[in-house]
Amino acid sequence: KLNWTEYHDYTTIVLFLAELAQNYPNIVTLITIGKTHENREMYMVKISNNQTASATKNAIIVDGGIHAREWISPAWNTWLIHELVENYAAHPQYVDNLDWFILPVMNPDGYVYSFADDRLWRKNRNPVNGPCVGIDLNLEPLIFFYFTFVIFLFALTEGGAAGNGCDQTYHGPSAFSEDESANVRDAILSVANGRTKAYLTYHSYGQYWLTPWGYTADLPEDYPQLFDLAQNAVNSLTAVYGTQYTIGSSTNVLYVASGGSDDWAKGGAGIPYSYTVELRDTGDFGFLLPADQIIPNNLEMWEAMKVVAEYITGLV
Ligand code: 0X9
Ligand code: ZN
Repeated sequence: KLNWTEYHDYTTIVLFLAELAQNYPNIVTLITIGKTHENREMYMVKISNNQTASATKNAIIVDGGIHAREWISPAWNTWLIHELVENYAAHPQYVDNLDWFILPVMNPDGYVYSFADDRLWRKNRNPVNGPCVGIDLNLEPLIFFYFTFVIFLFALTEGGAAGNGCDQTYHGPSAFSEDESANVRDAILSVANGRTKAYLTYHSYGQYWLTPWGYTADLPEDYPQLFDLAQNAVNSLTAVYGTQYTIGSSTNVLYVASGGSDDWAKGGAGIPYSYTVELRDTGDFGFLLPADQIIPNNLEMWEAMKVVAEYITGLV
């Protein structure tokens, strides 16, 4: 049994997921999507009600913990799993009408390292950079923009991501060079292919609700729809405690950073509603968000999540 009054290590999170799958076999399936560089198993939770099965159900993919030090992200992801499953009876529609695929800790090696050795570690733990360790899983391997033009690949390795292996944003040797990002790519392409309407990847900090693209200042064609849904979600979030989120495309409201999973989810995997959400706060504590903010963060984000879930449910 997990609580959200403190941050939990990877072992505790995995135990929680395994117990949930055992206790709720009708709606929870634990999927192993592959191993990390240090040989840890990566877990994706499928939440789905077979009793209400229909081939036309839409799906939503959520992930967290791409960056090791952003602890609020796995804390929110695990709470979301808990709320959908253990509070199913309070709002069955979210599970009955939608399939959820949630990967709460995308970068377990980095997460473990941030608990044991370096609280502010960001990358994975692949020692391919000579004296330095780690590749930024959001700025490199996810440069799977080979979808149209090879020229993109080169353009994309430029903005934001670093070419120096010692840098915290080192983009790595090539797109999908990392076990973790290759596993996520394969999982996203295999689960619910074609019916996945939303991809939400949770980071911290800054309180941003970001749309693609992160590699260019150009906006996606359907930006107005992406913005609208984000606006509705944020309105519901803000109504809880007054917390403000800034909405816009990554490049325009944050900075150019190529190789992001959100860009790939939309441009590469064809998932229309793709967002990066930067959770609390705006810098008072930054990555070291006190644990007493986990529950308020989760309660307000849940209101936003419900708006997205309801909208996604009705999409054809
Ligand atoms: O820079 C990042 O990877 C994300 N911010 S963070 O502070 N959590 O590191 C923002 C990613 C936004 N999306 C893209 N640039 N595609
Ligand atoms: Zn991040």
